[in-house]
Order: sequence, then structure tokens, then C-alpha cells
Amino acid sequence: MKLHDLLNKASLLSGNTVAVASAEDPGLMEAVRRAMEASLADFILFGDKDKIYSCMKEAGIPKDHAAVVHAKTPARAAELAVRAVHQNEADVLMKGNVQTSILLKYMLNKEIGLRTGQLISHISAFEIPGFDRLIFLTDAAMNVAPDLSQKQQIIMNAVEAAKLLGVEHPLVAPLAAVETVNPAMQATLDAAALTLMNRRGQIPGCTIDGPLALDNAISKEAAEHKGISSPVAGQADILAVHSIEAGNALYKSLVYFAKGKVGAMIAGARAPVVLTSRSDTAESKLYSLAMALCTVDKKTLK
Ligand code: COD
Repeated sequence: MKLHDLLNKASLLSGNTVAVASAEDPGLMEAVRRAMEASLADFILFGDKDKIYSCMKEAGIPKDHAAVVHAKTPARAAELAVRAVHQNEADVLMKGNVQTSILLKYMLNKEIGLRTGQLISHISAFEIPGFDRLIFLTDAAMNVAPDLSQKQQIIMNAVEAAKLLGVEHPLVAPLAAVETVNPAMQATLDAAALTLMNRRGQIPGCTIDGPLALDNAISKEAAEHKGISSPVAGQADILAVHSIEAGNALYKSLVYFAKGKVGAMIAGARAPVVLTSRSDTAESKLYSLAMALCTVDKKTLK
């Protein structure tokens, strides 16, 4: 599976609406135009009306192709966009020209936010040269230092998303620096516990085996060389990291060193959320949007 396949998959789903928080951003508007051309979704663009219309013009989007709702500041735009999702007027939330921390604040707001009572987490999907499958990484951007129960929920969110994106039975590698349990390394203890929780049915729908170091998780040769016998080693679909620092470094290595393409989203909320950053390419923003649209679950939009 390639990221491009997610675009095809998303275009087959109809009737989804995306609320964009602070849409006055030329890079984002390019992704919106491409999403409209691929018939991925309808858009409600929140933000400074004049600036939004000017960005739409620049991107070649006719004025009547999206609903535009004026908001004086990016923070107000974030609030209105989150409310729109909360009130079921939109199925996906997308970050535009607003600080991540502001959007997260409204997302986590008890009255108008997108909380469901379960942990919200970040999932990225990488298309890496030399790999014929997507490699999912979690959590590289939201949960700072998850404990065991948070890791359990982070993996469950990623498994659910990977399944909706077409991975029938995800293989999950909880990463550590070594593949043996070392009481001095918390990541190895948590990985072993997660593996047992999976075997006892506490994390269903996937196979978890760890701890695994990155090489053993993704390279069969490396795993064989070390004599590791594991149902996941060498063929992991989901890499679950111990901390935001490990995740962030791996995410950026895949983009900058490995020249991977990426799409990313936040899962576990009332609706999927696309948290793009300014440095993301329009293509990456489009993949993220497709990923989010493919994981819309109308049941959770109560
Ligand atoms: N899922 C569900 N609820 C949450 C989550 C979560 N992941 N995080 C916090 N909450 C709830 C808490 O239960 C609480 O009720 C409320 O939100 C506030 O909790 P705090 O005080 O712990 O939350 P904050 O605002 O201090 O932190 C939440 C952030 C998500 C902002 C924080 O975890 C954070 O800064 N994460 C890193 C974001 C980041 O910098 N990423 C970098 C790359 S984009």
C-alpha cells in the first residue's frame, strides 16, 4: 500500500466535511484545492475572510467552492472550527495557520472540545523507499512520556486507524534500545507487558511483540542475524515509541534521511484531526487529509 492509495480510498467515501482552523495559509490552500479536485470532501474554512478569499484566488479555487466563516483571530478560528466538529457540522478538523498548542487547547476543552474519555494520540504513516508497505509510527507528537496504560491506548488507536486504512491485522513493535528485557530500561519492561497484554486479549486485533530495537523490527536480516524468533520482527507495521523524543527523532529521520513521504493525524478524539505544520509539503497535507477522512467513524459523532 502507498500513500497515494489512501487518496483513492478517501475519494470513494462521500459526504465528509472538513473544518479548517485558520485557513489563511497559501500552502494549506494548495492542499485544499487538490483535495477538492480529487472530490475528497467539502470544506468549511474558518479565519480572516479577506485573507482566505485571497488565498483561494491564488490557489485557483472559485469563491463558491467552500463555505467561509469569518473569525478575527486564529484562536477564534480554532475555537469555531472545533465547535463545528463538536456540533457534527464537520467530520474532520484540520489545522491551518494557528499554533498547535492553541488548537490542542480547544480540542481538549471539556465543553466544546473533541474529548471522548479515551486518550488522544498522534499517528503517522510513512512511505519509505525500499518498503512495499506503509510503516506507522506512534506517538511522535502528542503524548510526551506515556505510561503503560497510555501506551496501551496509543497502540489501540493506531491499530484501529491502520485497520481502517487497509492493514488487516497490524503487527506492532514496541521499540526499545535492545530486544531483551532489562529492568534498568523502562521501555523494555513496558514492551514486554504490552506483548503479554496482547496475548491475554487486553489489546485485541493485532499482534504485538517486543521489546524490539528498530533494526530488528523492520529488517528480517537483522532479526535473523540476532537469532530473534518473533511474529513481528522484520515485518512490523506499527512502531510504538517510548517517548515523544524518540518518536520525533524517528519521524524526522524518516523524512530527512530516508526521504520518506508522510501523512499524519490525531486519533482517539470525536473526529480525526489533521495537524499539519508549515514545513509540510502540500502533498503531505493531502495525504494527512486522506488518512483522516479514511478513518472517520460516523458512530463516534454523537
Ligand atoms: N488525550 C486525552 N486527554 C488529554 C490528553 C490526551 N492525549 N492530554 C491531556 N488531556 C486532558 C487531561 O486529561 C486534562 O483533563 C486536560 O486535557 C489538560 O491536561 P494537561 O494539563 O495534562 O494538558 P496540557 O494542556 O498541559 O497538555 C496537553 C498537551 C497535548 C498540550 C501536551 O501533552 C503537550 O504539550 N504535548 C506535546 C505537543 C507538542 O509539543 N508536540 C510537538 C510536535 S507537534
